[in-house]
Amino acid sequence: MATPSIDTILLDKTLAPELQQIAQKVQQGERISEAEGLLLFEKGELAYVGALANYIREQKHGNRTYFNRNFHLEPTNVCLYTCTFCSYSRLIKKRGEGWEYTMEDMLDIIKKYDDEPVTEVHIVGGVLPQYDLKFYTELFQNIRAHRPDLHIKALTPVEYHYIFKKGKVSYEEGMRLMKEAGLNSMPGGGAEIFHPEIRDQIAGGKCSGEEWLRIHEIWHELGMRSNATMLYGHIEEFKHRIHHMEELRKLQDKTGGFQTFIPLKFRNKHNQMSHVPESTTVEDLRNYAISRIYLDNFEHIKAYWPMIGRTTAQLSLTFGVDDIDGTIDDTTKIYTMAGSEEQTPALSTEQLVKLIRSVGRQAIERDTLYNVVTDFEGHVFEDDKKFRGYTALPVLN
Ligand code: V47
Ligand code: SF4
Repeated sequence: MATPSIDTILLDKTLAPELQQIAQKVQQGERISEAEGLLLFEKGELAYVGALANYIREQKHGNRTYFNRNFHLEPTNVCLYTCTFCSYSRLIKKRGEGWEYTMEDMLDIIKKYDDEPVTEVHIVGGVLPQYDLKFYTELFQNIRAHRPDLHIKALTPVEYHYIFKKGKVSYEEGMRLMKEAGLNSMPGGGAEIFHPEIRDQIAGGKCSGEEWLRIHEIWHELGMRSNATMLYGHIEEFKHRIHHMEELRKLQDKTGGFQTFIPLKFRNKHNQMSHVPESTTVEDLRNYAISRIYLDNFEHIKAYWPMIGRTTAQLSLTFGVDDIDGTIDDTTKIYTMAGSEEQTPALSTEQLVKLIRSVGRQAIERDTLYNVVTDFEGHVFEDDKKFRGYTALPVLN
């Protein structure tokens, strides 16, 4: 699906004047206000927001579409928190049905990837008392010692808030210890919806929106990078999405430490919110587009294909998205449990490159920090040398 050009939008005499004005702002690279963001959600039709978002996306990245080769490590699928949207929380009452990996189990999983050209391990899962400050510092140290080139992207403020409180250390001290142990970056999870009106209903008990933001701020102050997410399409209203993105935009102005924003579509299977209908594909695409327009200080907008499916991921590339996650080989359990139809394991690198190219975009493999690894068109990048197994990259046709 092609989006109209921004010029078509600017010439459209039938468009409401306030939407015309937003289009002009976007063309001139100006920031839109909270009220304008809300107006986009309320009145912006798909083709209109798509045109604006695609304009920004192509100004920033041209046709380039990024992905990285990572794998997920989930210490446990049991969690003592009871987020109503999450399929992990329901297992706490029947704990025996879930898994709880030991240190040895986790390192065995890491070792399985020894001969794979992956650049990142993404560690995310439930919160349980045995996974404490000591456990995670040792885990990071062990991974670092075993495979120094593997980027460790791990845990969210939900875990950090819990383990620091339990370990009686401040956020500042805790994050410093994590950096020392080998943590490289933080994924964007646990953000859900920051506004307490919604957060208290769906994610009560775990770290607040302010605490989530504060932990990222401290991490950025240490010179480190992280991602941000937003879980949308459940009981929140448009104003809560704008509030969420506004908080992120403000923090990004302050620190510049966020790399990418990942809207996460709420999936309604096997959780306490199964009665809440899921958002439509049109709403998913509108949400990507408005995120791209609103978050002018975020370099990247990422689509998480295991959750939205491959076709919507392809479509999203003309609605503001410039990054696809990823060549994951076990289609993370959190989403298969929550109802994603993407049950098939893995997209091979070749399949992902083809998926991107088939909608006219250029596939670029990156590392976690967006250094280019290869474009699969025969170009060899200086940074390749840092990665094992990347010197003789295939040209994909
Ligand atoms: O925080 C849980 C979400 C997140 C459901 O930073 C659900 O690169 C939808 O944050 N429907 C964890 N979403 C995953 C995450 C992530 C994923 C990919 C890349 C990155 C990154 C981060 O999953 C949780 C929560 O918001 N989640 N249950 C559900 N039923
Ligand atoms: Fe636990 Fe995270 Fe699921 Fe909440 S979303 S129940 S904190 S795993």
